Amino acid sequence: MQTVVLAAGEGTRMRPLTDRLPKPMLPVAGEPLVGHCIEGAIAAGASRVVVVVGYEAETVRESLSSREWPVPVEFVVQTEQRGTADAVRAAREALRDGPFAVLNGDVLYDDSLRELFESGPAVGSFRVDDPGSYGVLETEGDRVHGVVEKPDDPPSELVNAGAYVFPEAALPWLDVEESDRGELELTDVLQRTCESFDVTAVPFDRWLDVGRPWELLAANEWKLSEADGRLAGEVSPDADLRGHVTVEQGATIEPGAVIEGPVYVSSGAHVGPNAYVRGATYLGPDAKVGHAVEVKNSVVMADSHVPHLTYLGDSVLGRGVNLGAGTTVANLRHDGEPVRLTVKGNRVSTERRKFGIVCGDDVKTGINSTLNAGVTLSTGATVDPGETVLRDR
Ligand code: TTP
Repeated sequence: MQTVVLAAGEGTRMRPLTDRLPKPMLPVAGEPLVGHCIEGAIAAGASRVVVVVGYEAETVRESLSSREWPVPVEFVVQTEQRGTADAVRAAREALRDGPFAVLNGDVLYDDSLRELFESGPAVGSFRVDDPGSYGVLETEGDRVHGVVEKPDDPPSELVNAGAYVFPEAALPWLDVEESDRGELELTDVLQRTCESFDVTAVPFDRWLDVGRPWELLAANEWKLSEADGRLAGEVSPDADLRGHVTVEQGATIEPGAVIEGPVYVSSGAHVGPNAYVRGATYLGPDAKVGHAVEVKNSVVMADSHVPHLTYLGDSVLGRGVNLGAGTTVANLRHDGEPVRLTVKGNRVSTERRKFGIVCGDDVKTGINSTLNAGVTLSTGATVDPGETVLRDR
């Protein structure tokens, strides 16, 4: 099955993490987010993959083309991010005869993708309790009649999982009109396909749309336990590694470190002495977790340092962050309500009782600073020594 992977979006809901790094390149258990999508597609039977790049296109293309893939992986550029139908249209010339699959590149799929690829015109679906904020499928049995965006009265609990198999006949239908929200939408192409073909809803058992910072944590929680578990770095015999821990070659684990998996320690990263790293945590290349630091359920990207006497929980740090000695992160509200975070200017629930902070690249905190649950620090922000930060900056 020829497969188009959409990876041109700007990732505005993921800011500030995407200020300098395109969303498809955000790290998930040692590989870029979009890498998981491509691997999933290949495992499901993709014969070739056409990746649509756009925002920070070169970064995505360089990273993916430096890898050896078992099937051809090609790239096309969507010059302006006008919507998902427009993104597939950018790939139209590269497609050959026959049906084609389309996958949102910022989604984690399970093995059900294979069933989707084998099903002819089809759309992946995922059952949720509260479908009103998604595209919801109108179904009769496993047949799809259409899709409604964010309905007040959802016709089913099955949401559009962003994975499709279209017949070749759908290629001209990619020239859709702008939707009410001003985008060229692939769901309009799906709607048209449902009118002319029998389209099957293929249920996914596990599925994760990675659009907002806490979903990057969830993505790592999922994939960290599937990492290969190699201990290729320098691990002190006096370190205590428990559960599923992966240590890349070039990483160092010092004496007294306790690491409870699932944890991934990338090349050049340094843990300890006497550090406590708990699952699910990803430490990026050249990250540092030093003496008397506890890191729990967090993503610490490349070159970020948490060198002394710090608690960091349920948080996402971009690249080149430095947390000063004694920095403490709160990750729980006293009223037990889910922590809220700012996404595109609105405070929204993370639906997590525990969530800490989000730091853009190059954030620096002073010694003994305190950062409240749900705070976002923008790229390059600084915090004075001893400061308590209750609001985004
Ligand atoms: P979205 O999640 O709708 O958009 P986005 O990734 O840019 O994120 P945000 O809403 O936070 O700005 O996109 C769904 C998928 O489609 C995703 O994999 C990116 C891709 N896409 C394109 O390739 N081109 C586009 O023009 C758009 C809008 C999305």
